[in-house]
Amino acid sequence: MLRPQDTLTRERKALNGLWDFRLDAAGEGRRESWHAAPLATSQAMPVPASYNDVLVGTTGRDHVGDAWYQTTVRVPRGWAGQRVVLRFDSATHAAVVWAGDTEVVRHEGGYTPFEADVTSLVEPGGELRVTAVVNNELTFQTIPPGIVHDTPQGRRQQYFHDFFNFAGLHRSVWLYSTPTTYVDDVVVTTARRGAAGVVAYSVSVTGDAAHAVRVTLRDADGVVVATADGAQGELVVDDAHLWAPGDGYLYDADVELVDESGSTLDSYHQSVGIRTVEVRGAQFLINGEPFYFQGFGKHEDTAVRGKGHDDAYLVHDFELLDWIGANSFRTSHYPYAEEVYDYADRKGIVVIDEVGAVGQNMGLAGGIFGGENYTTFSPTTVNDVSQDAHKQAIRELIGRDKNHPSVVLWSIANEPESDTDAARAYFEPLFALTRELDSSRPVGFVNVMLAPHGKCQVSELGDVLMLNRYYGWYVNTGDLVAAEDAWLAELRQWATEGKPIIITEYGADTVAGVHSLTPQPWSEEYQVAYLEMNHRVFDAVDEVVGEQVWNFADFATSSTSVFRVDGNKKGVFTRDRRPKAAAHVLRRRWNHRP
Ligand code: BDP
Repeated sequence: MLRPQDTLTRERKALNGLWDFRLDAAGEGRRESWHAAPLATSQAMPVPASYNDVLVGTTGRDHVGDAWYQTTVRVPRGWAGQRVVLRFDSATHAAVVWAGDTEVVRHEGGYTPFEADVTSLVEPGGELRVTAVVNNELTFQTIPPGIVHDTPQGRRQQYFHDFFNFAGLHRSVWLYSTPTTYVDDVVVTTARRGAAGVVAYSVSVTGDAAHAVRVTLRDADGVVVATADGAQGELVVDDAHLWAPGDGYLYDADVELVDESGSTLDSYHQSVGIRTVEVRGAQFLINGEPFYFQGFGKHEDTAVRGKGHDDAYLVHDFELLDWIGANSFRTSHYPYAEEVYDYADRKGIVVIDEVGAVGQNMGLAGGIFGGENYTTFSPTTVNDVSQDAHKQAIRELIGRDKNHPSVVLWSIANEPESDTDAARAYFEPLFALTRELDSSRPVGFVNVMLAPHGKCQVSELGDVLMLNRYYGWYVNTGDLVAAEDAWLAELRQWATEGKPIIITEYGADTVAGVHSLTPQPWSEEYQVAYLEMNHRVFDAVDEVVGEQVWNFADFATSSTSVFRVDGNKKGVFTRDRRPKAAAHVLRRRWNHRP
């Protein structure tokens, strides 16, 4: 799905700011059609933001069910005769949207965009009331999964992932215009032919007007370097400036629909980074060169705004990545805001792009999170309906992010159960679907410690191995000597697979300011010693092609377990982005790797 743009033929209007807001735990709003009138509330809610920590008290923080958002927008007078679209960059986790009194779109999945054509419902120059009811309930059939319990004290949401279930309108909402015959989608893939860069493109168009497709590719200085005609074609750039890690060089493809007289019906700009990605043996190659991932698993998580996108944190976090010498991150554990990928493209930061499938593992859920034991894959837990939702999440992720040069690898799940026949049967079609949708990038999933080498039945389906391991933290706690031996032994087994291994998580909870001369768990010294131990292990195994520390920054988690104190503290930076001692250690290592 294309992002809204301002071009010669298109305009957009952000509906960000304060919306009217009302929590609706009892689910009255749908029965009483709250969308049909101004919301009976005096509560304001910023968009984008999670509502949970904006409000004070448990009513907002622990809310389970519907939350209503409403605003009014004036449709620009100049949009007469244009197609008008209402787009939500995300609504976590599910939403129904009305334009005036008319329901226009429903969407499930909290981290990908959706939109509705509202042309027939608006008057250019007139006002439009926009209402969205956003629901945060997770079940075994949603991605990610959860269970809503009815208790004497009210409804309670249980979930199996280690980050707070923030909800609301986390990203921008847009009203935008396009011509009635318009560019509906653009797909670009890139290759190299000698020194030339080859951009293969495909444009889909909707609408009745007779048109031709013309694509003009300009370099970063605005100089035309290639042109092509037709809905599909190739743009060849002599002596191409490649997109590469640390060098986010972008070309701009102006995709135009032109009528018989040669005037422009529609124009859409697609930025293009020319680069190749390939797995060869145990190497991960970008532009034919071995690439070593160094960076983090991140979260969209800040104080007050929760998972609300914030451009200040976007730029600041990338400044910190640059300062510390990171070249990559994983969008653990869901697709991030599109602004993040655009910026990664510009900055030459490499992204492992993850679907929102986290927590499909009742072994971990029972063991670590406690409580009743469930079977992960069964007709009443993660089942065919869940798999359909997972497939849809993959489709929407790739549909949204396929053109980003920064995205070099799809991750289709984090730490699912993967040591059973049921897991294998569940994941095989998902790997097949991902490859069918995008044959230009490798695909993998993130393996959990409970499914070590020899037991995991899913890893062989991937092009790379992604491992999360906590030797010295969850196992061999406090004993880094034993941890080092055990970790190296396991890693050597994985290396026999002959595939590139990316360590997608390793980390130790650390309370900033806690110190101990003899490194003890939770102290800054222990985090340093823990990382140094891990680095010795990685450096001893050639097949390791990446290290991403868990986590970039401390982040909020559910408060229903005793093993988190004010959230997960494995950050190398605190939640407000101050460095722990480990940050300086990583900075030295990452700035000096060959
Ligand atoms: C892994 C998960 C991650 C957790 C981390 C931890 O992938 O989401 O936050 O462990 O326990 O199991 O810190």
